[in-house]
Amino acid sequence: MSDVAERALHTRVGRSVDALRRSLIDNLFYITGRSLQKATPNDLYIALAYTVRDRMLEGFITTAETYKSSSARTVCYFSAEYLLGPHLGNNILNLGLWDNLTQAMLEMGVDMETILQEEPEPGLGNGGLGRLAACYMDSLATLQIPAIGYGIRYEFGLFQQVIKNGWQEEVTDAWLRNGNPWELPDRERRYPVKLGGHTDQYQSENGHLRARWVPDYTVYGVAYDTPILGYGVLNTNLLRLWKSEAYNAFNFQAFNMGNHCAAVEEKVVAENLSKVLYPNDASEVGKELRLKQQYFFVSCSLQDMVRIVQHDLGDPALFPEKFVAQLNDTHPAIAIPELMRLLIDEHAFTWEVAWDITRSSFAYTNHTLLPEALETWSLDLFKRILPRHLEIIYEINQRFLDEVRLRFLYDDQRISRMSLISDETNPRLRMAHLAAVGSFAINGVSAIHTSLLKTTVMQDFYELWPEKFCNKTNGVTPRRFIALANRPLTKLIDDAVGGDWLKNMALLKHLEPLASDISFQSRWREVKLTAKHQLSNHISQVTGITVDPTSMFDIQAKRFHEYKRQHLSLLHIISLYHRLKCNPNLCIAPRTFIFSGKAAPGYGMAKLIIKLIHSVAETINHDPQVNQTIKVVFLPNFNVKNAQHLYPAADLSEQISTAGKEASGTGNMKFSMNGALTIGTLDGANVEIREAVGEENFFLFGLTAAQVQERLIGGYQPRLVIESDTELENALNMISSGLFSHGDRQLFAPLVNNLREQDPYLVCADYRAYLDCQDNVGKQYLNSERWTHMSILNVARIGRFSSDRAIQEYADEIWKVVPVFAKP
Ligand code: 26W
Repeated sequence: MSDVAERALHTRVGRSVDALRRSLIDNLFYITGRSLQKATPNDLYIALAYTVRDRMLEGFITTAETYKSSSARTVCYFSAEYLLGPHLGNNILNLGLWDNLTQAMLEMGVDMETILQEEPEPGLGNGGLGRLAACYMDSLATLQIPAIGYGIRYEFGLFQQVIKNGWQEEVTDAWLRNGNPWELPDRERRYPVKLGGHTDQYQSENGHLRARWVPDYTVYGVAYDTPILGYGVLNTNLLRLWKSEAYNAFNFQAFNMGNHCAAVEEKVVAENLSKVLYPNDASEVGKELRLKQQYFFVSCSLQDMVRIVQHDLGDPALFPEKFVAQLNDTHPAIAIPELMRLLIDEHAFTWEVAWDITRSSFAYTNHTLLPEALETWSLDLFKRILPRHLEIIYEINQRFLDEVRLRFLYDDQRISRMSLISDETNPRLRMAHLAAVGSFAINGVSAIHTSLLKTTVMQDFYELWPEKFCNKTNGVTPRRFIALANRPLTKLIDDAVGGDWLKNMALLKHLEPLASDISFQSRWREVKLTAKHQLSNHISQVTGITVDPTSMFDIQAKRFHEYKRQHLSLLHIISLYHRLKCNPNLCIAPRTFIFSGKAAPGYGMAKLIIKLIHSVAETINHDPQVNQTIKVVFLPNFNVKNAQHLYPAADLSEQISTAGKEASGTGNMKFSMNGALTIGTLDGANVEIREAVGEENFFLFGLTAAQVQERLIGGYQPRLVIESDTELENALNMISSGLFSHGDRQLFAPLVNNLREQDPYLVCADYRAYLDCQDNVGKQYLNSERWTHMSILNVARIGRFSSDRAIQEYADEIWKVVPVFAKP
């Protein structure tokens, strides 16, 4: 038998149906210890996962060797969050094994799609920022760019959301309970991380004064490696997540003295560092453990990188030649003083040389302008945990402010605005300033966001270093969010434009001529209807609510936050309800309103909005006068897996944040890629999506960011708006009357009063424009030919929003990195 033929049959790497089936049986037997007859769905998942993993390792090892022997620069993505979603389906897709594996499993009497649902997803992120990191890892591998993703292996990811009596409750996400076949622990890759204590000075052998950090205690970081496959290439990059461990897992002295708790205390304290992901999205928490988490993963990662530079190039000074590190928001910004510390204290570099290296190595992405989300740390706390870093930061600040003084000739106000440390009674360390000073590039995540960054929170920095600033509009991976989430659409596009578009989304433009083709339109509608049927089944299984798949699916799926204005959509629904009650013969396009998303556990108002959705849903869905026309659904536990059910089924995508507040949004891209039309404000990437798909194919409404500012400065009074709009007044009254809360008038008072009195996100100001726009949406939907035309054009013109485009821009304009091709 030839080598090739033998390989094809090989139980561990063969790709034929026959080899795959043997592999599945083999893994089932030797890994789970079960026969096919006795196997549970989870056993089958494990067998399938190992069968796939076996076929990933050759690429993983070959890639590492190829990168090592090339002199190319490696991108290190520093992110406290990676919202990866299930690996199995994605890896099968990227390996090109879908059809053969489906067949192999079929021959064993197993439905592969059912088994895919068994995987608990690694939800190691809150929302947009964490999911973006996952999309970027996918694109880096697909574009064959040497890259390592560094982060934290949280034992518990983002909480699971359950709904009890309409209220959100949080359940621990024990995603590792059944083991994790996708990670390869590297027990020898462990680094010490110091915490607490004090510093002192000593004289080195050659007479230099040096600083020494005497910590309170030391924990260890152990590497857990997950291979990240590129799509249709051999290149397989590395996601390296750190787990914290104690040096001494058990203290025999304490045990012998009968103190059983003290015997394991060190272990408990150390392991707490990587125990759980903080569930706060866009609000600063200032918790000690969070600071420790950030420092922990950054320190392990930098020690790892310095080791690699030393090993491969012999000199840590060559760090920026070997690596460039992207800071995913300020969460990893302690990397800047940490690299300084490693270079100065542990490798004896001078300040000047160390600063040169550091400043050439980091680039910073800002993901939010919301003041409450900008990280600051109390100096007291910071000093207690990281005393040496504070000294380094003081020195960075002093030298930086000297530069500002020289440039702006003693403009004291500017100096105090720009300082890394605020001059309050309880001074705080401003992490965005630290990130800006220590990086050679600073970017926002959409055109409007970057321009606001330059004119608001980072204006002083922009005036000092305009050349450092650039925009990198976000993108999302079409592999997961089209190919994996929407197989029928993928097939239809394949048939229309050929199979290369998943790697080159510009090719989607060949769909344009088909937008008016009647028979293509009808296939397009069929694909959408199929997805809506599937979602309807899912909804009825999960919530017990029956929905009509032929109604318009109007979906808002994202974290709950007042600036995202889920309650604006609610006011629309309540107004429609009112209209239908007043006029039972009113003829409107039937709609199903679907909400999904989590609220931060401590964010009371967001949780109250979730409760109101459930209350409104209960009333409307049980009212026979209206429930043939409108329905309201809340799909619990929005995560990557559930998201993949939602995007394909959407007719209308709600992107209705207050203009100027949403940095980019990425759900907007995922919906549009699946043929949903967008109703949205001129905010974040909506602006560019609208430009790309054409303004006639996008439902725009609302105040612009500039108008929002004007209204707020001009003393915005929502009361006046409400008084002049009876329909809005009615909607608010319906809530406060207790109509949706069994007569309880207090329940939603905080929400309604806030809208009447403050309305900081201008819900009332945008209400009329939103309702009028929605009326137009409803009318357009009735013309299904025209709607389908718009839907096809959305997909045809959305190519720009692939994360491949975004990563290519980062690679060319910030990182200056080139691909390195791994070959068999
Ligand atoms: C300190 C607490 C905290 C936690 C998370 C503050 C801020 C964050 C993130 C910056 C919030 C976030 O995820 N931002 C989102 O990033 C996405 C990717 O760039 C954007 O698409 C979203 O618009 C932005 O809200």
